[in-house]
Amino acid sequence: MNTRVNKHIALITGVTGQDGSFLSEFLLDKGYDVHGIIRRSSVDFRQRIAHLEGRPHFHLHYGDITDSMAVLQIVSKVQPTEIYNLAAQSHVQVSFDAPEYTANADATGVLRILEAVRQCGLTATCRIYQASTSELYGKVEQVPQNEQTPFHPYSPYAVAKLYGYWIVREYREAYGMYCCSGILFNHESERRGETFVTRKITLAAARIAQGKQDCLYLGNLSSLRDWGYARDYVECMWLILQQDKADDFVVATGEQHSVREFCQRAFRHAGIELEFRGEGADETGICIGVSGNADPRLVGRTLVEVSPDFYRPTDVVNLWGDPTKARRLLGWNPQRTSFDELIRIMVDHDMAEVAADDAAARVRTNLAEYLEKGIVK
Ligand code: NAP
Ligand code: F7E
Repeated sequence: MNTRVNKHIALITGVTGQDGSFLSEFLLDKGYDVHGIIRRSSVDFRQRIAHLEGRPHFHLHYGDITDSMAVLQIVSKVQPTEIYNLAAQSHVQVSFDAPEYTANADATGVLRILEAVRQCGLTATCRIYQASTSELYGKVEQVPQNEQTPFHPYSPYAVAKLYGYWIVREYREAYGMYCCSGILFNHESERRGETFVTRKITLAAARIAQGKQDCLYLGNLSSLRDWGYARDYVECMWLILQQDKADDFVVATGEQHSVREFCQRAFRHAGIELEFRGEGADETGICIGVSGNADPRLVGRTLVEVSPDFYRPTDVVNLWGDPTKARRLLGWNPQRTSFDELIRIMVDHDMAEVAADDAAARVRTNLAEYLEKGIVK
């Protein structure tokens, strides 16, 4: 029997990631003590949480989800009341290149968290959220997908996450632990990793509009996704852990769009009208008009091309979530941020970031010049 305690101590694995950073902000605003696990790295990788460091209720611990001893030690020290297991090798295409590591982090990593909670004697007081995924539906057997839809994982990433999903259910049933999976469909943001398709597109649209990139190379343009805003989705992670009974939920918007459509709308927001011509690997996106500050010389140029480098050995092409259960039982609003608003947020951010990079480069150039002239010492 899991009982609620008055303390609110959250432990977040994957705190440096897109979701970890938004969730940290959300929980700090709710008055939680937030502890995050970070990996040691020789370069600075904490930009998403840099603004939180130094806040009195925000604490970081070095560890790795593939290291049982580190996980056990941190859980024992923090004594969390809620754990959000977000750490994962989260890139589907990369999982084909690093399947064993992906299994270690994304499958066995989940087991390490569950066991740490059990071995620290926290099963009655600690609730666990597992970052599960729509990739479990993979080679889909039903659209839209809900909590009853059969799974058919279609990548090493999805197979590893399927183990995570089932081990959570097993610990719930075997030991009565309060552990849940949020089956989240794709969620994006201005903090999304730059190699995921949406961010790759919004950054390229900004760079092309500002004359800093010639062409964007993409893989399967016809792939369909249910894309939401990450900031909205972390609220749902928290709601999942506030219920009387542990359960699993699909988290999605209930709307579906293609990669091609995302691309067209993102470029339009950056002032570039694209028309797609051709099919398969020969399809191209051509500029047929510009607005705002976009360069009129772009008109007539091919700005998007298909590169088979971005094809996957098996690709998931038809994801579309049914968030009815989350809306009904959690009172969560799947449509808070619309598809157009999501694109606007991402493109506006990247337009500013690309322009600021330019400003930063100018400052560096000026600095070099000033140093040369002896203006600054
Ligand atoms: P993300 O930006 O790629 O962040 C992944 C996080 O996991 C990073 O903080 C990363 O740390 C950490 N990590 C990776 N390997 C680790 C290891 N061995 N030990 C400790 N930490 C490790 O991913 P996200 O988009 O925020 O997604 C969060 C979780 O939700 C992931 O589990 C993902 O699989 C799942 N998910 C995401 C989506 C989505 O659309 N975003 C949808 C469904 C499920 P570093 O910064 O050190 O690399
Ligand atoms: O690909 C196609 C690609 O890499 C989306 C992760 O957060 O969401 C994410 O996984 C689609 C695929 O995300 C490019 O083939 C076309 O069909 O942005 P993505 P994903 O694979 O859906 C799920 C829910 C997770 O759980 C994962 O952690 O877009 N696509 N051209 C491309 N994809 C990429 N990355 N790059 C391209 O150039």
